[in-house]
Amino acid sequence: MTLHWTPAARDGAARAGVLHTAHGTVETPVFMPVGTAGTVKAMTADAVRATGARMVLGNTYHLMLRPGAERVARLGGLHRFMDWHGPILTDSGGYQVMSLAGLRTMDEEGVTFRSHVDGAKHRLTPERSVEIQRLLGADVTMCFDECTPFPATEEQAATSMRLSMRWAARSRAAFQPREGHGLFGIVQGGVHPPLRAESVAALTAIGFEGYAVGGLAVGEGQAAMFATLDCTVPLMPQEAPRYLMGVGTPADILGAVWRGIDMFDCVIPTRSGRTGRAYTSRGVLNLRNARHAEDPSPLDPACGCPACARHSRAYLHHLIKAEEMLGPMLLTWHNIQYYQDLMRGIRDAICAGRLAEHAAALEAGWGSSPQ
Ligand code: PRF
Ligand code: ZN
Repeated sequence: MTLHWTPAARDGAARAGVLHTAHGTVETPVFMPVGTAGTVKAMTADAVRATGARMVLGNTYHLMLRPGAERVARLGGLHRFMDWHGPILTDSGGYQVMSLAGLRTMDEEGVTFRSHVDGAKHRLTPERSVEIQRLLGADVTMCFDECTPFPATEEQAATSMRLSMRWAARSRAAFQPREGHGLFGIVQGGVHPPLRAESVAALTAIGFEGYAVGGLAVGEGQAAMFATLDCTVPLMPQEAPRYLMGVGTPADILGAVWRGIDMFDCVIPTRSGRTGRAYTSRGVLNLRNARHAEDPSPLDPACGCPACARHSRAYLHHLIKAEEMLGPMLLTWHNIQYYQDLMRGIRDAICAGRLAEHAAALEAGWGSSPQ
């Protein structure tokens, strides 16, 4: 194997460990900020690193359309292009095609779709997706899959999952092993326990450097997501990293770590930063709200980010109301900082064998009000 994950501590089903990649090591559980189009929106790469983030996500779909994978490769790869010299995981494109592209047709071979940028026709197959991720220079490449929509009948979910498993075998065959680089399989199967079990068995028979759980956080709700993790994660290989794709809120992440997940990505901290929402140890704050207009106190006194260390809630409220660019920049920085501090606290608690106490304290803080 070419990409390693070494366990460091366990607390119940929760694990702390280290992922070793070509661009450095990453402590898990880890949250990867989303850098969809070659940028974590509103942040410089230095700022992302200053929050403690060590690994970011990039997207096959966006980068193949603009500026193009071959162009990024000619310019020295995605790490150099975006000035991010830590590990990069790239998503494979299937999920984004389904949520963003126009007019799609899917067959056994792959997906044909129209670009949401200029309407041009494009095609993605497992082989082309893996090639694009190699051209980008991904440390972690994701298999090309179909994220089964929710709701789906068990029959629809089975047909979709089995297609993803055939695509996983083709992704594996197309992937060229390199030291410090790995390919992750993606478990599908909707909220149906027998399908999840079948999917894990299919992927482990192929063999991957890591295993992702896909097809969740698509509208099923937190209880169904946790129930699906409860029947899926115990079947996944102990010795490989486990990644829950596109999740989530701080409470979602905490519950998933509790169930044995090691890696996360989500647009929540970046997207909500741009709409004036701040995640804090005392829950979510909307900085657009008039109650912050003359509040000289910091957003979160427990946070060391520039938004909290140097500015008042009143100033952040003003920036957001006036639609100044600095508003989204500061709130994105804060939210990424909050997520990184959250993960650091969770890792420390696992290593100290006190995750249950730590989780109770976090949940009490999120539930506390008023701010
Ligand atoms: N598959 C892929 N990317 C994803 C997902 C998936 O199922 C999800 C599910 N929420 C987010 N991103 N390839
Ligand atoms: Zn802050």
